[in-house]
Amino acid sequence: MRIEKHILEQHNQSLLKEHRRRFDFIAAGIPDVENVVKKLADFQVAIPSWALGTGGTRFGRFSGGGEPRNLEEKIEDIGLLHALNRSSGAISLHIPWDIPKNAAAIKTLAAQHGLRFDAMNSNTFQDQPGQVHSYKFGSLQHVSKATRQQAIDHNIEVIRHGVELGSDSLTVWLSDGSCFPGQLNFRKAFQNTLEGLQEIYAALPADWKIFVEYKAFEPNFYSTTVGDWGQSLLYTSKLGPKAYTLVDLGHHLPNANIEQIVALLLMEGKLGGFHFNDSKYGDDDLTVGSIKPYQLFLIFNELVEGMDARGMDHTKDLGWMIDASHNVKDPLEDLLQSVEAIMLTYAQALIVDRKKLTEAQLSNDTVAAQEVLQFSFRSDLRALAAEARLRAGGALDPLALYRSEKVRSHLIKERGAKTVATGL
Ligand SMILES: [Mn+2]
Repeated sequence: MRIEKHILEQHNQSLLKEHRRRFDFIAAGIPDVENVVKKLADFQVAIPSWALGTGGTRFGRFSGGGEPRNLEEKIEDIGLLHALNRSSGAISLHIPWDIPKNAAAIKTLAAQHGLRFDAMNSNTFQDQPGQVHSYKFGSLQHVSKATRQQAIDHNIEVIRHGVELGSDSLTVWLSDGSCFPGQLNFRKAFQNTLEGLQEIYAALPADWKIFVEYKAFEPNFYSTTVGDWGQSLLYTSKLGPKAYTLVDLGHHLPNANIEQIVALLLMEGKLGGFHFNDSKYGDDDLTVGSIKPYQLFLIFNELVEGMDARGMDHTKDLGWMIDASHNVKDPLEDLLQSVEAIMLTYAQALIVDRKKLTEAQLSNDTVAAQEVLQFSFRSDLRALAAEARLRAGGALDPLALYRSEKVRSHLIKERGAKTVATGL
């Protein structure tokens, strides 16, 4: 489904007067507001191909209807999001859930929607039909060389698909680890995994990056072979300059200081990408900004400060992706909310008074430092994000337009009520 241009313009026209009032009010208090709006308009967040369907838990899954039945329909859904918010201009594919049958045609379709292909994602955490060796006890860490080789070959195949689509990075998340004490020799598991990653690294094209994602626990509950940022950094440091650590917000133990992790990885030039979601307890995969918006702000504050300190391009030097699941919401509405939360938080980080913050830090004025950060965090910048969308050709209120156009009902009519997106 596509939103007709005149419908979008009508929507914007109906909200324009009130938007102008709100924008002018907030813009008057922000020095260099044009620069902030431009940065917001340029910022793009990739949508993973597995986020378009209703997610589930190990207890059950409740389909919402109208889910995309194939890769083409997933691209259409992301194209729709991008048309509404102009900030979702990339898709991240998961192999083998979304193997393109005709890469050239898929690339053309994505381009028609203004989408590019972000990082490719491999999967050695499940067994696929017809697979020779099982990953029940791990993939790259496995005690059997044949199983490790199968996992290496899969990752190299994912790189090949990515090359055809114009992607330039591979994200490796391993579920490898152990459930019980004594099950694994930690050192051997690490060495096996490193050797496997080295073979995958050797297969990367010259301009590609590999992201090594870590996770503290689950599906393994005693140890994880890439369990935290230290272990990931150990792998990526040993691998070489094309290897980076990837931070997923939900992959830490409770109350971890993620902003500090981000700051230090950036300092080392080893932060490669970021997966957005939110959580109350663990890897809950909830809507970005729905539970701990201040933490998200503190992370973005370090991201902006750290990227600027290294002269990095906010839009393309790091990989930005949403990695969430939508168990009780319409996935497209959830994604609109997530992208909006990211844009607002990015805006808040952009307006932090860095000079004042540095002065406060240098004079040990903790009260002033907190005031500087919370001034930005408590600023309502929704009109800035809306202005960026408006200028880029998007909708002033994407969610309202999505609802008034009854997009989900149209998708159910078109695709059926009982469709299931591949991989779910
Ligand atoms: Mn992730």
